[in-house]
Amino acid sequence: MTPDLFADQPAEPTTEILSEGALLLRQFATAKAQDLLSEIRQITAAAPMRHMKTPGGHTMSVAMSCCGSWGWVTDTRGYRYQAEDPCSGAPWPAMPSIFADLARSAACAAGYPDFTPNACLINCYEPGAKMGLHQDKDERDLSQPIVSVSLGLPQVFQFGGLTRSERPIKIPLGHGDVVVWGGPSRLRYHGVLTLKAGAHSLTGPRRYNLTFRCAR
Ligand code: MD3
Ligand code: FE
Repeated sequence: MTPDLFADQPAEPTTEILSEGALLLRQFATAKAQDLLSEIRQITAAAPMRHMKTPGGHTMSVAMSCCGSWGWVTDTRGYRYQAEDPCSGAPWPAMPSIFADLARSAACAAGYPDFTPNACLINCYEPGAKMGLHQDKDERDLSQPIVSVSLGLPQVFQFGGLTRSERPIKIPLGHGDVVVWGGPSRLRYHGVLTLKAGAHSLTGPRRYNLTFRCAR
């Protein structure tokens, strides 16, 4: 293979330690991207992307859906995991085996051999959408990591500390990049900056992010 000296993303998978317990696996999911996207299309045909409301009454700019035994939801009553899609009352679509296999192999590569996700949150960002700094702490077992998979347009990720006041570092996440967050990094504050307009050959004007969790 001829390396492209001018590519912004490495052509080959690489591994980078972000902090203790947090590993960035660049390009780890690239070869599987088309299959992952076709599963996202099938899941969102049954459980459509929706803009949920925060307990504070704001509508989130990111659209979300879920698959697996548990889905993450927010409404005026709060944040929680629940087994049914509130839009339909039906169970969330099953987690496709290529999702679970990818999440498990990424967790394994990062040193978490026992990860078995039972929830996958699917975020969809269009230009202008963002996610403010927050902690993921609605999961029962915080000894389990979270695995995140980015697809489509690049978006700048903010990686902070264990307190909101610690200044976050900015890391661009591109198509196929996977991050595993566990151990002492599991409760770090994080978010993503506003998505800039663009066009990706596989996703068009948007970015998807899958987060695999052990919800309960
Ligand atoms: C660091 N999603 O869904 S993924 C989320 O790009 C979420 O859609 C962002 O934050 C997105 O909750 C960021 C990266 C991520 C996910 C979970 C983490 C980073 C994390 C948990 C702990 C520390
Ligand atoms: Fe998060």
